[in-house]
Amino acid sequence: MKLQAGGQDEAVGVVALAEAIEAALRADLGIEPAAADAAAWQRATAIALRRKVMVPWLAAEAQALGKRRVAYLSMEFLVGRILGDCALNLGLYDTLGLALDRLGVPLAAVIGEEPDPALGNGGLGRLAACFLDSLSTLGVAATGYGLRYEYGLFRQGFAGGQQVESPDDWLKTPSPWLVERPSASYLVGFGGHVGFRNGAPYWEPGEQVSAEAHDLPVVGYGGKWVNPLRLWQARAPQPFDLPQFSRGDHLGASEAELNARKLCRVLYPDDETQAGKELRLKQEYFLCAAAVQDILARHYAAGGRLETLHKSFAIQMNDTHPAIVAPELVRVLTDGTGMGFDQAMRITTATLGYTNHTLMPEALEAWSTWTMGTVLPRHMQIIEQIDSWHEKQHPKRPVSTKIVAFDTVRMGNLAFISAHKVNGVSALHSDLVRSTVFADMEALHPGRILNETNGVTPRRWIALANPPLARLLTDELGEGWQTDLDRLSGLEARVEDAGFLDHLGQVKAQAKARMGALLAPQGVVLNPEALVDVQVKRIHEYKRQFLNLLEAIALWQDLREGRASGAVPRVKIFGGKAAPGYHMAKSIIRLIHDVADVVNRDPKTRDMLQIIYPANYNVSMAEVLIPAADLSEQISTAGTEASGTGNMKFGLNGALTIGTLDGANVEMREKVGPENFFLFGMTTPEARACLATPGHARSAIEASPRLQEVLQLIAENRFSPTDPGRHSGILDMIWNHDPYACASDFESYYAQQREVDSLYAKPLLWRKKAALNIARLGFFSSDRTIRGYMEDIWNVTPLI
Ligand code: 26V
Repeated sequence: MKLQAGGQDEAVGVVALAEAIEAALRADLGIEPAAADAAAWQRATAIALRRKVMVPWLAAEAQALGKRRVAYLSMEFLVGRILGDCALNLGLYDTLGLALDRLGVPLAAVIGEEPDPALGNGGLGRLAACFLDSLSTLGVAATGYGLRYEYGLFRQGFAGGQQVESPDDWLKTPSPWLVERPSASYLVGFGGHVGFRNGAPYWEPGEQVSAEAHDLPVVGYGGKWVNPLRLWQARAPQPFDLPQFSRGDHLGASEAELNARKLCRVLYPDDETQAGKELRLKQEYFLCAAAVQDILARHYAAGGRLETLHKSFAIQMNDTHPAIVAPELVRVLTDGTGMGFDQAMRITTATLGYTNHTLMPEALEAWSTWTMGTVLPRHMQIIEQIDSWHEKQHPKRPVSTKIVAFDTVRMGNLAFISAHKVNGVSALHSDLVRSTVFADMEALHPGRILNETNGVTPRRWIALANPPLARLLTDELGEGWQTDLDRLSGLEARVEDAGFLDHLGQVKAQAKARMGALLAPQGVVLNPEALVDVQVKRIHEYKRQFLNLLEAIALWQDLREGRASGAVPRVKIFGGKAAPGYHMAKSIIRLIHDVADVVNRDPKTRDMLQIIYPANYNVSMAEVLIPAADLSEQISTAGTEASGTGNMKFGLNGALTIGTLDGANVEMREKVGPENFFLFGMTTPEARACLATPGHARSAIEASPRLQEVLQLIAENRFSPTDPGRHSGILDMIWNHDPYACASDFESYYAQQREVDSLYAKPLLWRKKAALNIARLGFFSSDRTIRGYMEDIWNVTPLI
């Protein structure tokens, strides 16, 4: 499997790399090749590749010295496995495969041994990872700042169809990709009180924790540039109290260390619900305080002064999670320095940018003034000061724009006021940011809100995830599409060519076979002819996995009753995790399993409809499922999904989308053309009006005999015969609340799914539309997104 053109020195390169891997195995790990298992080979390979990364990394560091730099602050970086990606970007993917062949170990087995670093919940964290890939590929000096969680997002299992969570122990064997940087270590304070020194406030923290840097190298495509993803680990400044230990208090002697370790123990698994937990605030501050000290150290090392910080750094806040960086910057700029508050605010706002990723009210972060005042007393004062400063400039500002109100600190307003630019992540979302959550802010600060439509990296999501497609693209377009995705438009000229379409069909068949191999251990046997219909993402009511399932039940019923004359064989695949405390999401998971159990065993319909829900959806699973999909489900209630990025990955891999006018679907549909997109459902204003109408769901159900029939099957316990009433909570939800309008969009969704069936029955036409999707989606490369941030927000230029 060839991913890049081989050079003349390929044979030499293969031997050298094989020797380097073997040397790492012996010299670094102390293992003889004969005794090495796949895990050992994986680590040896990673060590050998890491050596190769160090050369361009050091060169990039040297070149970036004193140059304007981006600091991307994020509580989540969902990077996925590193080994294959690193080899690809170094231009060594094929060489590595051959080198491992020589050593008698299959590349796939080595890649499969690496734990998938799951340092993120979903879209927001994965976007951050795509951005780092693009920053390095473009040669922009940048650092990603995050936390080195000991446990990433929980591992998902199913027991009796119910989600069970277990810890994700990704560091059980230390990752060869994490490079410790003992020289980058800073103290971070918490609690205590604010005193006065020479008449100026001064923070006396009650507790201090040491932040220690571990760097993950992010290699750009072509291996010309490397940036660090700097992950902070919390340690006690004194790991051990020796006198206490000697007195016999063995546990107490390491209490400080245990306390510090708590900070980075685990990633909070609740995306989209803000619980106001003190530990979460401490994590956020820990990230920001360490990052600010690191940024200043770099700034000083290049001869900078406090007054010029905004000239050498652009700091981006990935959602409000790192918004505490604003008062932290003001604090370090003013406390004990002689700088005035107004100047500090000018520097702070000039430095900061804020990206909003959600409109869901329950996700907007807010802390009680009590929690903020206890954990960060000095920051609470500065937040009040920022609020008064803003009020002084806008004396008539509405209450909605206050940072502190009703004894809470609203982090959205803090981020907005402290940033010079605020951006949404798709055209529709940015409009909604302007007209809803931040409408009053927009009136006070016209022009501050702008749009940067999301994108995804074609390196991981095409070249790495879909090698057969990558080869086809290179055959058709030549090299270069990997870093200039607009070149995909060159495929337009080929969409009438039967040979090309046939080739594209083979690419899809190969991806389906890879997916089949992934699912086979679970006893799944796939019909290779079937339409593969995939919905993978976090389980959330607004994303409407339930709507998808209702349609599956309706289709099953049609098949049983002989009413489905136009149906084609279909495999419906669901994947995704529910937040552990999100009961309705967990009920939906259970219902999907219950329905799958009945449907998959029905001899009458088995060949026509299969429902599959593999456990523990993560980046690595996405790399297998997405290329195999014929149909991408992007069916959120209009006005709720900020952008979506899975939608782009599917389209670029030749899936057609069935979707609402939501998030980036809107722009995708504009690019591919309405005739190449299965649109259904209400628009944002229609959905809002519907939801505001009392009894909207009941009237929609009463108007749809088909939906009534489906709900009746659930109510009759057809999917829970041994446990009557199991799904009554879901039934109550849809009849009486239906907060995301599944009922009102059901008929339109069902009708579009029948259009999907009839198009799939015409393979040539289907493939042509799939090809057009690929050809017209080049815009959704994260390289384009990052160029937008560079020009509109960061004012930085590439260094290569
Ligand atoms: C929110 C919260 C709320 C507080 C508790 C912890 C926590 C952790 C994560 C989140 C993330 C919610 C925001 C999010 O993931 N948004 C997604 O961002 C994607 C990238 O812009 C976008 O494509 C998705 O549409 C959007 O849902």
